[in-house]
Amino acid sequence: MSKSSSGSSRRQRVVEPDDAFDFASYEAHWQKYWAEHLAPAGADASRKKFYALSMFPYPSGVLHFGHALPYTIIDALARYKRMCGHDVICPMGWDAFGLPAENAAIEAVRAGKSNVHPKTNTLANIDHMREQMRRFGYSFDWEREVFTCRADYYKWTQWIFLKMLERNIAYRKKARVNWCPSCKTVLANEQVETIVKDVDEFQGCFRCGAKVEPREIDAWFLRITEYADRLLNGLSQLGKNWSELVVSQQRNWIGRSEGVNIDFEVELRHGASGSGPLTPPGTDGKPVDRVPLTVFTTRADTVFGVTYVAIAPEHPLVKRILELVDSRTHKRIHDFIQETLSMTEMDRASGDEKEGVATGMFAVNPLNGEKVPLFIANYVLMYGTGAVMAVPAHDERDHDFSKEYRLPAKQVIEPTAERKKSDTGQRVDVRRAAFTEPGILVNSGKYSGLDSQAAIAAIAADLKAAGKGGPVVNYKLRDWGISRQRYWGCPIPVVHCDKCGIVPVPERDLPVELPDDVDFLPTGQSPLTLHPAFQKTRCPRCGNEHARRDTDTMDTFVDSSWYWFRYTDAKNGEVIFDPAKVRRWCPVDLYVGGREHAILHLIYARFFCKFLHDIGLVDHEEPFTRMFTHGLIQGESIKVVNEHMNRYVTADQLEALIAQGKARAEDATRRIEKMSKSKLNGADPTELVRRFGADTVRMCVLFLGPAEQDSVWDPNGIVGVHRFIKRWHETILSNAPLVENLPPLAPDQRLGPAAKTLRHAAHSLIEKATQEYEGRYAFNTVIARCMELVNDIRAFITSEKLEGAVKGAADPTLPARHTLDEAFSILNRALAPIAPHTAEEAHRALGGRGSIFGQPWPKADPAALVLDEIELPVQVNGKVRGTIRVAREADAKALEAAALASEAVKKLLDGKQVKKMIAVPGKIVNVVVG
Ligand code: ANZ
Ligand code: ZN
Repeated sequence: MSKSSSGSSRRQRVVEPDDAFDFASYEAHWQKYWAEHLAPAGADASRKKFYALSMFPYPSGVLHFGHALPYTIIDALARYKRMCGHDVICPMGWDAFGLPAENAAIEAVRAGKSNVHPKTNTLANIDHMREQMRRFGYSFDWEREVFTCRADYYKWTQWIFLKMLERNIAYRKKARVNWCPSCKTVLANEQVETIVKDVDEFQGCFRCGAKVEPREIDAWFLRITEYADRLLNGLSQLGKNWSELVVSQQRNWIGRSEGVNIDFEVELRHGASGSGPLTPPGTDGKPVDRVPLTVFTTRADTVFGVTYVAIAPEHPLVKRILELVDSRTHKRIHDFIQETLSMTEMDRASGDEKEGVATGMFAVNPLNGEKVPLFIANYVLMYGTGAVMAVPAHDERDHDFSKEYRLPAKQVIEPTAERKKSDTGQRVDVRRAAFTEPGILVNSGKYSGLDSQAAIAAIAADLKAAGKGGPVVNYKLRDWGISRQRYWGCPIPVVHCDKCGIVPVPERDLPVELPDDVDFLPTGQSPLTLHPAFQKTRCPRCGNEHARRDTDTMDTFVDSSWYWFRYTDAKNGEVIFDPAKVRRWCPVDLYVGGREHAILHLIYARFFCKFLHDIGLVDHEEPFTRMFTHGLIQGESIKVVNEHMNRYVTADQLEALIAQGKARAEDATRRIEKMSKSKLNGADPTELVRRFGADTVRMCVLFLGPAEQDSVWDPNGIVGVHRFIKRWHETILSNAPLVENLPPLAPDQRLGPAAKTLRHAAHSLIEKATQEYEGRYAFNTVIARCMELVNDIRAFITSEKLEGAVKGAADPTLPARHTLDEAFSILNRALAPIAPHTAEEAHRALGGRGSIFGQPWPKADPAALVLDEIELPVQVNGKVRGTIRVAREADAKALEAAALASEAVKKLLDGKQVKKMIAVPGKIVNVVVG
């Protein structure tokens, strides 16, 4: 099965398994057996622990490839580690709160259906998915199952929140959120999309397409910024055990940047007009006040090149400005802010359209006293100080903006002497493009002549001495807004009291239970505000009968930020978990999940781990020692565009359309895309398990290609894998009698060449499989080797003419039979993690007892890894002069060395020079002597 199937040839239909290979009944048998017999995690404290974790799913109701791939990986590795003698914990649970369940319920209500409570739905989905997982033979520790939507779990989510509140890590502030006026709800940033309608392009709701508006509301935040440095430093500790991509994405997300704060001063003028001249002093309005305005810059060396200052629309100074400017400017600023705030920050930061409004006010540069115009600009975000000193000559964003508003560019950096020699160094013209490299300062007063680095240090020091700024470190990371005005989530455990303000719910009163009888149709308020019995409560502090519970629920990312700790002690009703249990199992040794969680979930989880460390609950700071991110399994879509239609079709449909003359082959465009229902390019893994068996599907997903890369589902490939499983099964079952009751080998019974070759193949498979299971995770290559070994085994049986039972201790085929027996056992064990049911079957067929997972992982015999030596001729100047003995697989280099060391060559050389050598591995070595 190849990685790509994008050829244009017409595809065959997927074939059904063709005969009575009864995988279904043995798979069911072994699943039951494991449930009853596999030792649970924690059964043997003397063994080394291994914590194998895959990201728990949102219970959508269907298990798709996005689940099947990581769960197959984690199950294979858990099974492997058990065979290696580890005490393995491999739990599973449900990330069960969240909008999809609520939205499905809302949709059903609107469609006039009943009994669709998110809870009912979610629990039914969970039952369904758990059953699907069982059919895959995943060996999860079901007695540790957690449900984030159940009070016995979210009680502890609330408990963590209270601890954060106690330590001022959780706090409440007014914040701007995305609001969909038609769904009447807050949208997460990820739920806002760019929508194109006619010629209009705007930020709209992912659900209904309505234009999103900003809204200011009171919301809860977690002060993750307090952990910015530790989150960053922790990354270097993870090193190669995390994918570089994830590490660099986290690094960018945290966005540490060293720079300088510089205090400008703004002259506030009453009646200022942004339509006035942009040259100081503003002629309009009269001065009323001077206020400091701090900018953050990473390029303090360019401060003499500042030609305007720009602030973010959210900057506190904007309010002051709006009070002072004339009415036309007021309107312009007001409209501009409305427009800007309806853009996502991402768009603002990367936007091609840099826009702004002049305020009619001016800012004074503290280093040279120059007055420059003050703008409000969309590309300035509330990051750093929310204000920038703009240097069009040396910053691209400022350069773009200055073109638009006809602001001057003033060069203050020249290329270094060395840079001047290069092409780009010669072509510096700051009117045409910004020169953004560091260099030598010019036009910069006493700093002229310094290089950028020295100038930054000098300027920062002078500013500090003058009390007008100094060096600072900034982070892009923001505090985490966790309030959601929706129903299906974890209630925030605080009470609002008119007398006492915000009062935490006492720990003994946890959990604050989410009521069931809630009208969750969206109204614009949290549905819990419409539930008087939930909301009305006594103030825990003063006893006031008219206090109100907080009606927000938490972002579901909070629920998933600590779940793996709970698995270690899932049923504890007294405390969040027993720290001793966490000490036994954590940190997680291997975490498997999708790339889409590279930033958010993994940063939040690391943050929670550090917090729990700080309150003394866990003894480590990094929760996941190794993180493996797997790729997507994509599918090939086919779209037919012609005069009759413009739609996606399946391969079968395309065939039919062509047969009916409704489409031509060239009307179809094939593309590799993420599997999706609407594109008809998906495959349902559970359905495939029913048809081909769990082992086939498991092996198939691992055989698609290296698991960390994207791969393409090939509907025909599964047939090939299925055939292999059958062939393996059949090879063992029909040949088991050959290795039954073998008497031990006597010392004089030696292995023949064919047996040695088979042993070599089997033992190098062990070596290969061990490497991959230990951390390279290219399972496809292990499977390929196993396929080869089955062929080798079959060829061996034929060539050695092995038939029937062994005939006593003197049977001359006894060495071959022993070799075969060993090869069988190695093959079964190498495949057991991937295709456990068939491996159990094969193990039993060979007379094995219990489960194959009670068997030790095989060790490669170093002696078997070296094949016999062979004799090769050595020619000197065209004549054979002798032979050398080398390992069969010796390469050209090894051959040359052996030839030079041989007596024959040494003798002939006798002071002469070797001019040339040609070694053909396995054949001959030619030496040319001059
Ligand atoms: C003047 C300057 C001159 C700048 C120059 C760059 C080059 P990082 O490294 O990403 O932190 N900046 C500062 N605050 C900003 C904000 N709130 N929104 C948008 N941009 C902001 O970037 C720091 C640089 O980004 C700062 O350095 C500032 O522009 C801009 F030749 O100041 B610089
Ligand atoms: Zn009170």
